[in-house]
Amino acid sequence: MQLDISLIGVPTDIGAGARGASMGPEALRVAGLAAVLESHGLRVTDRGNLNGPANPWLPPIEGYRHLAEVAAWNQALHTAMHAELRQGRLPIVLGGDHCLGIGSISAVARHCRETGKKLRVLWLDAHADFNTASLTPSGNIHGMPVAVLCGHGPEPLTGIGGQTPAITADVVRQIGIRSVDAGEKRLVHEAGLEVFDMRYIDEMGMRHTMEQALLGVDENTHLHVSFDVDFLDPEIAPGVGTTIPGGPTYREAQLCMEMIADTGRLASLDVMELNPALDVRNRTAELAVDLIESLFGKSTLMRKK
Ligand code: 4U7
Ligand code: MN
Ligand code: MN
Ligand code: MN
Repeated sequence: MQLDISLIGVPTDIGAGARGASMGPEALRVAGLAAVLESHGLRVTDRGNLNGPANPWLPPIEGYRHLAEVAAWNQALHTAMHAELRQGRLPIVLGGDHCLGIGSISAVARHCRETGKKLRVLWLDAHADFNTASLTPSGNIHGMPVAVLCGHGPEPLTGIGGQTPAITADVVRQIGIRSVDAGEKRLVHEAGLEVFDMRYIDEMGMRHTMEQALLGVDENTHLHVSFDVDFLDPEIAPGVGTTIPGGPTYREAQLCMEMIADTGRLASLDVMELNPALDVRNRTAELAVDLIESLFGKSTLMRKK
């Protein structure tokens, strides 16, 4: 795995339904993310925070809240992320709300086109984030990034990175899903997204789920993880804007991260939707750092390999 890590803070809640995800980057820093990664021999450079427009907190216009501002933040992230990848570094996006998956993953997709790598995106989330202007119950663009990346959305967003669609649905595996809106569900099926929802995880277990989600990942794969912190059960992760009960437990989440680490193919990461305004003594940020540590190979394995 790439040893040179870049942290990119993106302090905005421009696409969210609650204020506060803009404080996510600092909470992850305070929880010791850089030091934890360094303790595993990784070389970490914190690039600081990107800049972008303030959150005007307005109602939707033609189905979107803050479309122009969302486009500006995502364009900035796309550029920053692509520059890190081009230098052969492993970028970690410190969100920020999940609308930023557009800028992040469009950059990863562009990098894969340029290098001939095969892309696999693991979308860890309680939500499918596959809404469109006509389907969305909220107008919040953090509920739309996967649809936008697959080409369903407005040009200022689908055009980021110079190729529309940025990705095809077959590169995505969604894990932990338990809240999908009615119209959104139809579009998810139509697009043919591969979804490992909580029912699947309940019945088959996290081990089998991850084996399936990682099937086909090989030496030529760029593995991108988009980790929406609301993936986790709210009992252990209260610091998010949209808590949905019935998520993975601490042990299930650890196993999920460990199995990703075992592939040795992780090449970029988003940590999104952490909301310190709703957290309890930075507990959710500390949990996120603990899980990221497992994603980068912290192993508590007691048996011989
Ligand atoms: B997140 C929602 F209606 N589906 O579109 C919407 F339930 O990035 C929630 O996954 C979206 O946290 C959640 O507003 C977006 C809602
Ligand atoms: Mn999300
Ligand atoms: Mn979510
Ligand atoms: Mn959310």
